[in-house]
Amino acid sequence: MFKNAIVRKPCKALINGISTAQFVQPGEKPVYENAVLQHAEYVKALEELGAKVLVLDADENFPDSVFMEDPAVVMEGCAVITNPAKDSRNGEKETVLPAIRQFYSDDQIFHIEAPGTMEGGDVMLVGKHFYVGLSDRTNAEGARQFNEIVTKFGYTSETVPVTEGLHLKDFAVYLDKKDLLVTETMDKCPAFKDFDRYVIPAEELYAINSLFFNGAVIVPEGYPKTLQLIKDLGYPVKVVNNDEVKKIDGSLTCLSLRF
Ligand code: CIR
Repeated sequence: MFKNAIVRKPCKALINGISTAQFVQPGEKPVYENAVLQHAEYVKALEELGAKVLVLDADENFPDSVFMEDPAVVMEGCAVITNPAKDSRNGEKETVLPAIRQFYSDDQIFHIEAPGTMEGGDVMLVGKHFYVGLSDRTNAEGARQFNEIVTKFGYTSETVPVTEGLHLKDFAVYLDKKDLLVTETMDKCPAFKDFDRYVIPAEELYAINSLFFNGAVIVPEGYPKTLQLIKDLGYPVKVVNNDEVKKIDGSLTCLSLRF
């Protein structure tokens, strides 16, 4: 069970967040006021599922700072501050520290150092094993350093190539039991061969990044096939509208650190 989550409110600079229009038409910009409302809905969903949510103030210096998942990877006994690959996001590794220090002591906090890069969206935990996506944002050196850190805390890790876009968890997401939502490409990934894999149709790509949290699954609004699949797998669901951050490549897991 997750007791805690950390989120950061969206900032007005959100409209300048990095976007490859991975899930929308090019040029669509988030509407700040709607993003604030949708973010509050997300926080409420986590709270209803039993989390104590620390809500950090918006940070106008970092347009993408609402994506709390990326500058840190947290687990029982250890927090890894990552080294975000994009210049406009790299400073988030400093701004996340005060919040992390509220939960972890100095000897539990580690850092990915250059030339290693990493972002939390590439890191997927299954039991005590991490799958680390090698992407434009997370490199082999970052993954190597991460492995060295987490093995000291009883975890293992392996790397997985990310060939379709931004982060690993946009293309493969673990729910519970052995259930993994995947793209057709990730379905063929040898690292995932022992999972019960469910290929999400291309038009519902965005819904792969649904969020298993304390027994239920938070699913983005507007993806009926994926919603039905998750229900059929026996999970209680909560549907939230995440349309604004979707315009800057953001999904549900991106919005929080959970531990
Ligand atoms: C970025 O490109 O960094 C942001 N616009 C989106 C980050 C999404 N984060 C995530 O998937 N963990």
